[in-house]
Amino acid sequence: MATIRLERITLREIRLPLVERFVISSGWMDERRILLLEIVDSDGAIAWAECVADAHPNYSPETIDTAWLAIREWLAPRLFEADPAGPEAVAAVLDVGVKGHRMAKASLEMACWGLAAEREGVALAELIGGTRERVPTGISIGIQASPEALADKAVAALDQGYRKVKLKISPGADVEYVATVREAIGRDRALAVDANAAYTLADVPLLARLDPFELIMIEQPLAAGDLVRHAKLQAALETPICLDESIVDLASTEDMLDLDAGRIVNIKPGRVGGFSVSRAIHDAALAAGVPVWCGGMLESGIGRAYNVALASLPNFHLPGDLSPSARYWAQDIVEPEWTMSDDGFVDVPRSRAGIGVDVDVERIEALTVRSETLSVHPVTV
Ligand code: OSB
Ligand code: MG
Repeated sequence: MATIRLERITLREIRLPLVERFVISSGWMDERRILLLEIVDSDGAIAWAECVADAHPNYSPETIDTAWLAIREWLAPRLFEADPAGPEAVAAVLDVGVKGHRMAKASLEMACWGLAAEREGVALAELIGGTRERVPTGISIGIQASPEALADKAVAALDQGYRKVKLKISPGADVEYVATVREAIGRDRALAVDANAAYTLADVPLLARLDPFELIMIEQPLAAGDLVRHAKLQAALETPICLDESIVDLASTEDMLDLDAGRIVNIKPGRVGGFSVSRAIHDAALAAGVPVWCGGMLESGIGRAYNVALASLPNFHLPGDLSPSARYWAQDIVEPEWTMSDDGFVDVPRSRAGIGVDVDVERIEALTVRSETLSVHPVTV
């Protein structure tokens, strides 16, 4: 692969209102503050990428502001300096002397994959070894005011074609909600729940009451660092545990597998530092016979392009949180927007170079609330 020589990195913050409020156990969101990256190399080739960090540190310690700082102060300078041999060499460059900040690292690392695809004239999915033509899609539904309101949303989603429904749960909005939804959709539809770390081991009896509803998984019931406690919980449950927040790198995945702390992995490339680590996690899980699927972070159409490409890898068997653009936004910032077929699949762009969608730069300019351009040759005034 060709050496990556970056000339410029432009950071932009845009604000996109969600079509409906999204509520999880630790917070809610009406609008997404999104950090976009545009990278330009010494030949003028361009790639866009997105950082998944949110405005508040309620899902992860990172935020869009810490990511901005990390990119400007530590990560961009390393990348300008290093001229990595190819996108697969970028993660190691960004890790030298910088702990954590994985969402910030991921945005740069994935941008380099997007750039390499553009430069080599291949689709991103193809460049990373993706084999699927289309990927099965699920919906993640936020906490609703009543079990009935949630059941209505779940039924509507399945009517639209979604192949999996994931319900956000929280203490006080769990067993009764799940029971009502299961009753409404019937036994043979794939149903999952996601607690976003809202429970403790004191809740084992409560969580065991979810077993009769035959959930395909319970995602992240306990805190991110609680691998040993997740293993204790898994031993007490029939329902497979899926880890999201706990999976931050290959080591945490290996620990999960060794401890039987979970039986399914949610891979979000934007959470684990990018595609190289995502592929390593994918391969480790495959070797252990553990299924993985691609999670989402309410990405715009740019971040979605990377998730869809990753989800085209062979061990992504379960439907991902890869809803079409219209589930999130009145208007996306890419063209064409992401759509879903009547049977719940999103097509993997394979016939054009790069991320597979055009970025609506004019619209992004109009939505930008701040921007900063970092350069290999900083201009001093
Ligand atoms: O836990 O998977 C999660 C959104 C924001 C933060 C955390 C999560 C989510 C989702 C949304 O579940 C999935 C999507 O992008 O559709
Ligand atoms: Mg989750």
